[in-house]
Amino acid sequence: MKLEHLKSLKKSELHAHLNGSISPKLLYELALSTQTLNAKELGLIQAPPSDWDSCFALFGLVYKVVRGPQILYRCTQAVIEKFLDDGVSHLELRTTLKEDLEHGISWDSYLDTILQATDDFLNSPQNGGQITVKWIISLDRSKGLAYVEKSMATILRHHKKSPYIVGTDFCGDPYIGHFKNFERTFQHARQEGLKTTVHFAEVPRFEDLWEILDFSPDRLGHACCLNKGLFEKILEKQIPVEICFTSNLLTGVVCAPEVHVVKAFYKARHPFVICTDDFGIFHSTINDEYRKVAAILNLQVAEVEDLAARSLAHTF
Ligand code: 6MZ
Repeated sequence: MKLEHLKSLKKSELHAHLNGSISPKLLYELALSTQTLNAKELGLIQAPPSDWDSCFALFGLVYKVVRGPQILYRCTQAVIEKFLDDGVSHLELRTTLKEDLEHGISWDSYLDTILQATDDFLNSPQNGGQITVKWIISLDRSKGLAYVEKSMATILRHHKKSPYIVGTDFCGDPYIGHFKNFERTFQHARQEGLKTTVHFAEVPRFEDLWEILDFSPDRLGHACCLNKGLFEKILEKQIPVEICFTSNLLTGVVCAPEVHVVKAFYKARHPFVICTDDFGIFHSTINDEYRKVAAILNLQVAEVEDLAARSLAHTF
């Protein structure tokens, strides 16, 4: 399928981490102008990761470069612009709250900066009403309950005054912590009108997956390391899944394209949405993802068009 045709399809992107979605070119330019990375690190950001650890090591380099409100503002707009260029008409970006007092960033000012950048972009002639953007704020399970509760209080405060914050994401090292400890906090956010998505079964750790499904999240991210029981429960509950195909292969959690769970969801006619996860880290684009998934599912053009159209049905 031709790139121009893929680009022309209106579609949503529902699982994209802000700091993982800065294009390698922009990241490189910023790293040079700020002189924040050494020669070896500059080499590392020019290639995709080859496994889980090298993927997360790259985020450490991104955070060295994206410091201070001005760079954050610029990166936020650049990420939105790239998705717009690729034909995304509804974008749900996600990010964890950041504090970097040395560079003038607190949780509040971090949120203020990305929301202002979003608002300015959406109201610019460049957008012309072509893309809508919403925010999902990620809460890192590995940082413990006190951190998650404090983050949630900040998120809810901003949610009350901003139309852009629509949901929360339970994320972080899946080997640490248990959803049960955080459930009340997410329940509270739900009562306040925020939707929930969860990083779910991205790795084969089954510790709290049944409890997460009992909570009935509005969407699940990844869901690529499932057993039969979990797979069937997701079908029964009809929870849409955010598929991150390239991410799962490059981090090594799925060993080959042919065994990716997207095949099983497609066969079962279960709702899923093709997403990039971190296109900057993985040197991919949303259209690359559509092309790869279309190839593995043997889709005809009309079916790809249908997949893109249906992605708009699962937004928050
Ligand atoms: C789990 C991921 C992730 O929040 O700084 N993140 N968490 N699995 C993944 N699959 C590859 N990709 C990204 O965006 C980057 C952060 O999102 C989480 C990690 O915590 C990463 O540091 P923000 O905007």
